[in-house]
Amino acid sequence: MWSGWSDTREFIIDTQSPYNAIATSPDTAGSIFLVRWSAGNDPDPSSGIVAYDIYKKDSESQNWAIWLSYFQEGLSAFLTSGQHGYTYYFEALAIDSAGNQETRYSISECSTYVDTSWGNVAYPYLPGDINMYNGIWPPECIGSDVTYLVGYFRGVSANQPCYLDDFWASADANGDCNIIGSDVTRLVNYFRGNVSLLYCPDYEPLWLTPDDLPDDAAAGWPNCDIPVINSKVIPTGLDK
Ligand SMILES: [Ca+2]
Ligand SMILES: [Ca+2]
Ligand SMILES: [Ca+2]
Ligand SMILES: [Ca+2]
Repeated sequence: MWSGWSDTREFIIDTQSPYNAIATSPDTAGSIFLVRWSAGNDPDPSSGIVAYDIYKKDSESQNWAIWLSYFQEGLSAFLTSGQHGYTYYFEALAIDSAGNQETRYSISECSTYVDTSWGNVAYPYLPGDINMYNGIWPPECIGSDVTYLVGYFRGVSANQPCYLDDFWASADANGDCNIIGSDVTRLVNYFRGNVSLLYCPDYEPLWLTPDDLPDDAAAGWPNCDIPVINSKVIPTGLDK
């Protein structure tokens, strides 16, 4: 009796390397920015791409070094240590479950120039904290933020959002610079522990986690249109 393909496939040995995982990042950013990469391809017979090595170099050292090793948590990560005047280069390498790694060329697939001077600003908001400051400090990203976000799509005012040039940055749970229904999905998954919250690179948050919050609310909060230069200049009322 012929047993079908599934038994046979278990004995296929994957000797071919994956290819075409390609990194992308903003041309210019502040000290924190998001690096993304594409999933890549693994030719048949494929054992499946399971992880990525991301290499990085900066304009100072010009030496490639591993930044993320065997990274399995998605197709993006924040670089949080950007220094002014440096350009950061990235190369993404896919790894299949047989251990084959994409060929490393040591050629940058993208680069980001870090400019922390005036004009490259961070804004006081917490990603995912949809209702933002509502009289209680510190604000939190908790389950009720889903309610606020759903309410927003129903046309109900969601308390006091962080409002930047008509863009509601705190509600952009997946960091694609749009506020659409899928942000609700992303936020729900966040509370289930499945994903992390992202942010629009154009509106870099000053606070990424509740631990980063200052002790007291700003006098002008929640008027988030106060630009903050890379955490160095703090709005009145926050300098404690
Ligand atoms: Ca393979
Ligand atoms: Ca690559
Ligand atoms: Ca909240
Ligand atoms: Ca979004």
